[in-house]
Amino acid sequence: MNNTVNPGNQNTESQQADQPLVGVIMGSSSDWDVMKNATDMLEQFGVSYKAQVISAHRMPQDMAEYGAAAYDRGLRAIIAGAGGAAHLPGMMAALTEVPVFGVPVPSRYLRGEDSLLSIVQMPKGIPVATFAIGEAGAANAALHVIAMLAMNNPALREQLRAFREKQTNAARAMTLPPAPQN
Ligand code: RP5
Repeated sequence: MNNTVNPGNQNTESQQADQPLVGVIMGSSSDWDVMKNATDMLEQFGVSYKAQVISAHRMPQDMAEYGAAAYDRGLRAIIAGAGGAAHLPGMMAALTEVPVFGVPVPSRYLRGEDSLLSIVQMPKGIPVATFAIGEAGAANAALHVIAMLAMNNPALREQLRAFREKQTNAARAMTLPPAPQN
């Protein structure tokens, strides 16, 4: 899960294969099916990332170490997915100045509404940018990170523009079934 492709970012440090720009973390391997939508998008844009399981409640020490080292390791964004009482994104945001983008993972009993509220309702002072529950949220978190990185990277901005244009053209080409005859 360590992607080493780089988008030609101006930050030369982060062009090194062992220094991905984006950390993608999640509370459990059971989150992977959803979080893969974020890494797929980063891969599509050639943005380097490393994905791994860091559980806030099962690996609190690892989480603290990850946060403390994040900036110096070259991370410039962290996408954090979690489900249920989803404290990983907020805790990670408290441990580093690297911006955290939270993805609420659908939970078994409350369908991710618990995850959403746990992530979005951060008290004032430590923000977590929070996205939609599930696959769309994971993909959009990556797109948002890409947009942020693109502000200092014209080639990446051009890729983002082309991505949106393709999406617009696809929507324009959509057709609906013919209306039923009376
Ligand atoms: C959270 O607990 C994880 O983010 C996951 O969404 C949820 C359930 O984890 P598992 O019991 O499936 O490992 O920490």
